[in-house]
Amino acid sequence: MNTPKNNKPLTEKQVDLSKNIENGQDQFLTTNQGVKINDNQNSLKAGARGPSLLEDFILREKITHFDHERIPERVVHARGEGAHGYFQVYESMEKYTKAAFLQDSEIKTPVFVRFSTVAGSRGSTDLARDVRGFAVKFYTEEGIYDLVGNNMPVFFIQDAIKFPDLVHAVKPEPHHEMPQAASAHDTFWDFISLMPESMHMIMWVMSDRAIPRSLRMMEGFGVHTFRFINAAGESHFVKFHWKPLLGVHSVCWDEAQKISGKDPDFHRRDLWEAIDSGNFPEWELGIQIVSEEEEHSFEFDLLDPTKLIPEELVPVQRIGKLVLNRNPNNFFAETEQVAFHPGHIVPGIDFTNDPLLQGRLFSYTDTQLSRLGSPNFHEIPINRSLAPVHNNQRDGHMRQTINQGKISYEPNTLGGGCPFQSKMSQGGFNSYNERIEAHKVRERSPSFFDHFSQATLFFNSQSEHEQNHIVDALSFELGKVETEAIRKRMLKMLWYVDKGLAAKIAYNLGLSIPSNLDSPLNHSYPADADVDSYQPMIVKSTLEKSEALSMVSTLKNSILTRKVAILAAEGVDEKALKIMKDALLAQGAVVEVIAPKLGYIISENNKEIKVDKSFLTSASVLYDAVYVPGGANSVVSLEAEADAIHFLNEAFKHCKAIAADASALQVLRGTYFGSKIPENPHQTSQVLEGVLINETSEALADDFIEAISQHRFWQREKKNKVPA
Ligand code: HDE
Repeated sequence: MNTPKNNKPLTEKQVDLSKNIENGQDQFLTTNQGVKINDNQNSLKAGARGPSLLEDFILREKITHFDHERIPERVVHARGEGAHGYFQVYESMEKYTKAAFLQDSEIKTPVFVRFSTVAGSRGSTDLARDVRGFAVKFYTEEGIYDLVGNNMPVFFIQDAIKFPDLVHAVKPEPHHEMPQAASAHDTFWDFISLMPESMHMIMWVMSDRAIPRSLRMMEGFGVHTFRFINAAGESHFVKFHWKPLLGVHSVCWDEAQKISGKDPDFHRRDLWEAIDSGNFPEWELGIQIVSEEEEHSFEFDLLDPTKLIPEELVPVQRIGKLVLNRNPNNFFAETEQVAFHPGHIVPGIDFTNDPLLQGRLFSYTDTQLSRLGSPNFHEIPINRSLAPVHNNQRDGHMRQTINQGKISYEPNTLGGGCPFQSKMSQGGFNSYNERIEAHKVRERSPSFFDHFSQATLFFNSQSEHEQNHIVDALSFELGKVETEAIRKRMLKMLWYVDKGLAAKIAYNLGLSIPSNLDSPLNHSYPADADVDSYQPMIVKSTLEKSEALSMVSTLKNSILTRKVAILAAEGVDEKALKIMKDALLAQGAVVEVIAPKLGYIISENNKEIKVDKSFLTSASVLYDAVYVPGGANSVVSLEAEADAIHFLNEAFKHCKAIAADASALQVLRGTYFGSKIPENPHQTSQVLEGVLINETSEALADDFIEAISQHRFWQREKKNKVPA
């Protein structure tokens, strides 16, 4: 793998918000007009018990500002969190693109990234089953480039004209505004059951990709096919990928639902804490390149956003690295006010005719006008280009720039013709000279008619537990649907994806598969025709499986930033605890001691051990693994502590690594899985899948670290179900 030539910290080009930073340090309190305030506790009244006076400009200014503190939340992707960082290319991409930020491995281009869920409101839980937004703003020397992607490589619909319908369907139902941040309701599945083109995306959203363990452990995708343009004006098609260096990991659905209650800010907190502690999240930028000549050489259309290019057909080349190394100073000023737009591109990058992308090119500026309130949103510090901005645009709400002189038109002579247009050789943007000869029609290209082959490919590429999770997710979601006809229509759609999948869901829903499904005709979905007689065009993907679509073979070589709970009480074996804690910390894990109450516990050898969380303020679902050290009194206390037993049961249910000293075995015996541990497990280490016991923590540590790096022991899920 190539590495950047230099790693010197970003300095001169860092996104400069500093002029706007205000922290009030060593300053007097003032009004917005700069007048010093001598009493911020009492309003002006006619007598101490009298009415407030309208004259109180200090009170009025403060309340008025407060009344207007909120701006409309994003209509989609309202819930999000952001971070600053940089992007650095490994080597020049000049063969494919002339984009300046992709030429020089010395240059660190500043970025601001915002992750988001799609359906929920701004205050909704992070762990909703949903797509995650992955939007990257590059402050390049040639202007702003936004790669506004998701953590799934395809989308629900093929044409932008369906987007408002999709969003209306998934949002809380309008009559009672329920459910929040959830697709498990009638209107969503009503729409989906009438949209065969969504079936590939549905497979992704019903998979564990929709409930990431961390934003730092998910992939990102540009979704659409874009173009790279090189200095000679040649075009290549390109698909963008972000590959996380911590691997791709998810939680399970039961866990996600519980996290939503225990810590709805789970992902936001995780991102913040990782950056704050110096564990900077990293991704590699991957590209799939397709030449102009190869455009029509696939079984699907490159312009169809419900299709991906399997990595087996076109490998992903990793061309650079994204590092997030700085938390925002102010959520509103940066994360809330940042305005992304797929139409913010720089020379060297261009669009294709993907009809979803084309619609997006209109939507994003339009939405900023109502969200941020003015065409001057580019002047908000977080949105400002580092490349200088000179044009004849003037005025508008909240204009920040003070344009000098009388010239605001072009051509002009009075201003010496400035600002000038730039030729291509001077860096001027030139759209790709694509030849188009067509009739004006409202039509879907027949090359977009296959809606099932890649849904099937995705399902076939999943491991057994991943397939089980898809079955469970669909059974959950459709189980929440109240209208039986919708469930039945969905069974029909799923039947075309995989018969076994549909049969399992039919069983869970207590329904049978609708008849007459097996004789598909060769035509596209007639959106306005009789749904019941719909017969899809069935295309079989030549590729049977694509390894990259499963999370099973992802990186599992590190426990960096994994959270490990150590359960302890008075009388704990301090030496054992310390040895394990040090071993975990040395590998970069985050370790917390959890005890029946906060404060300190006194160990067997009379040492004070600081308690990080009590059973009341923590929960098993917030950790990746759990360890129980010995110490006679601690063991007896934990054995009798229902919350400790519940903690272990849940960790077991969610297939996490569990370790215990042999002298703490009786705590494990008190759990639902305790009886499955062999009679005399001493010296054996792994006693059940992912459950480790050994005489000393020293003997345990390496195996435990290896087990945590495996993320989860999904094999035990169906075999050893526990009622936690
Ligand atoms: Fe978006 N999308 N979108 N979208 N989208 C917005 O813009 C829209 C689509 C994505 O962190 C909105 O500023 C249309 C695909 C992200 O601020 C809005 C269509 C992909 C974000 C909008 C799509 C995305 C948005 C709402 C179909 C993945 C959050 C607020 C034609 C490639 C960016 C805003 C952030 C946000 C419109 C489909 C990604 C309304 C019309 C496909 C990551 O303009």
